[in-house]
This record gives sequence, structure tokens and C-alpha cells, in this order.
Amino acid sequence: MSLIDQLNQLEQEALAALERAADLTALAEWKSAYLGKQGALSRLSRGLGALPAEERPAAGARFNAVRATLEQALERAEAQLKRIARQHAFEADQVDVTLPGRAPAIGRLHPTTQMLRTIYSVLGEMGFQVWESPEVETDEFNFQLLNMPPDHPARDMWDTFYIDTAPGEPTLLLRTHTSPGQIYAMRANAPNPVRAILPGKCYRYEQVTARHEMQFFQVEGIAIGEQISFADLKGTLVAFAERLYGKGVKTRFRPSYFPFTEPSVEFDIECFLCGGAGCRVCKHSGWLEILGAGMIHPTVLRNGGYDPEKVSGFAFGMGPERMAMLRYGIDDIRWFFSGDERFLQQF
Ligand code: FA5
Repeated sequence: MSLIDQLNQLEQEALAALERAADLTALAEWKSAYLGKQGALSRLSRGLGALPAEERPAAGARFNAVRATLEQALERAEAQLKRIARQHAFEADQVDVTLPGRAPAIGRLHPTTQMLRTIYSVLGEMGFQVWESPEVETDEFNFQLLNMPPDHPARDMWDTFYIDTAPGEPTLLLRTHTSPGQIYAMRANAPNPVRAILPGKCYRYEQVTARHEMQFFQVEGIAIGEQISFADLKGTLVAFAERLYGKGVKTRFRPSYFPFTEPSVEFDIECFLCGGAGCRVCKHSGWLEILGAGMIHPTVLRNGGYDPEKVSGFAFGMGPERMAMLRYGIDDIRWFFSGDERFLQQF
């Protein structure tokens, strides 16, 4: 067979093979088989030198024409395959706008935070501004300025976590209640009237039970001015309880003792769980204590920079977890710091 016939045959065969190449890998293989240095065309070109001189120009021209044809066919096939690949990718990427959306998981506020915010808003409407005071306190602020000198027996009411300090340094502790905040708020405002609440975490070396945690929140409240009376305290707390738990909620004041108030009371709300019949949560009393309160002791007023001859005031310290228990019917305070999502997702 002449070289030209061989070239024609190779052209047909190569074009047919190109038709069958279904992807870019197959194209690369085809290119190396027919157009590569060791490919079929190069192999045939080696026969050019053996031709008689007069046949060489025609054969050379045909050789170049076949190479050009194959190269162009390869280019076209490559472009076509790339177009198809792009089309597939595009189809695979298509967004189905008719699919129902996936709802993002939405976080929520902890029930204590929700309760705190309710407290801020109710007491805020009554004119109390929100203050903050430190969680790590000195013995002086947590006890002494609140009318409990060292070795005062009432200190036993607050089992305290002390912090190791160097000898000669002031005694540090984790505050057992928010009452030290009273002194900060008083000193910042004396001799002017003040109405403030001070929320924050407290810590006690407690036996943990359904009603007692080692860490819990309190919201302290003080109101100081001329002629503030116990009636103001009662009115404020009853109005507050009705805003939180609804009109007609059963409340009671019990005489109590705190060294920093005189007289002192504790304020109870009828137990949500048993409706007053008595149960585990209310220790079979039918009532749940939510706060301690009283008229600020003259010594404490003086420590805060006020003249007890001229002004009087009331103070209270409430437990938001206990209040959330009542509001949402939670029967164990330990849920609050459990971090259990089954609990948290209910709020
Ligand atoms: C006090 O801490 C006083 N500082 C309150 C006070 C303030 C009295 C101002 C007078 C004037 P008591 O220890 O009772 O008091 O705590 C007050 C409230 O904090 C309780 O009614 C309760 O709601 C909450 N509380 C106390 N201990 C715990 C605890 N271990 N776990 C959860 N809540 C607690």
C-alpha cells in the first residue's frame, strides 16, 4: 500500500476512534496514540525519507493535511466534551427552589436569664435601676459592713467558700449573697434617695437539695429616702408577685432575722406543685420562700453614708431560680446548672 493510502486509512481510523472517545481521559489517550511523538502518524512519517524524490512533495503535503485534520478534530472533540462536562456540573449544582427549607437550630435563653429579664422589667417599671457588684468579695463587704463583725453568730446562716490569700491580705470569699451590693449602691448615691436592684451569682457551701444549689442567682433590691416604711416594702413585693404570678397569687410574710435589716421578713408564695397541700419541693409546708427582706438597719445605712435620723429604706434579696421554679413548675433546682438540653429546650 502506498504511503498516501496508508495516510488515508490512518485518517479514517483515527477519526472513527475519536468518535468513540467518551471523556477527556480517552481523548488524551487518543492524542498520544495518533498524534504523539511515538504515535501512528509519526511512525508513518518515517517512511517519507524512503520515497522517490518526485513523490515526496505530494506525500508530505498529504501528511501535513492529515495532521491538521486530526488536530482540528481533536480540538472540536475537546471543546464538545468540556461543554458537556460543564453542562453536567451545572445540572448537578442546580438548586431546587421547590425543596422545603431546613430550619436552623435556634438557641434560646436560659430560664434563669428569662426570669432575670422579667424581674428587671417589672422592677424597672417601678423605678429601680440595675447595678452590678463583684462576685469575689472581701469579708468586710460580705459581712462586716452588713452589721456582722467577725465571730458574729449570724454568719452561720451563710456557709462560705473562702479564697486562699497571703497573710496580712484582706480575707476574700465568693459572695454568699448580693447584699454587699447594697453598700456600693448606697455609697454611690448618698445622701440622695436611691432605688436600685443588683443581680448576680452567689455561692454557698450548701448541702445540695431540690431547693438548694451551691451556686445560684440573687437579685438584691434597695429603696432609700425620706419616710420609706415597711408598708412600702409590702406593697412593692406584693405588686411584684402579682405581676409575675398573676393577680390573686397567694403570698405571705413571715417574721425572720437578718443582721442587716430590722424588722426582717421572709416572703413566700404558695407552692406551685401541690397548690398548698404540702409536697417534697415545699418541704410539706405548702409555701416556697422566694426572698428575704426588711427595713435597712441604721448601722448599715450609716455604713453606706446615710444618716438614719433623716432617711429610712427597705431591702430585699430574691432567688430567681426559686421564682422560675414557681413560674414554670420545675420541681428540682438542680436542673438549672445541669446543662441538660432536654430541660433547656422547654423554655
Ligand atoms: C439572704 O441571702 C439575704 N441576703 C436576703 C436579704 C436581702 C434579706 C436584703 C434582707 C435584706 P437568704 O439566705 O434567705 O437571704 O436568701 C435569699 C433568697 O435567695 C432565698 O429566699 C432563695 O430564694 C435564694 N436562695 C438562698 N439560698 C439558696 C440556694 N442555696 N439555692 C437557691 N436559691 C437560694
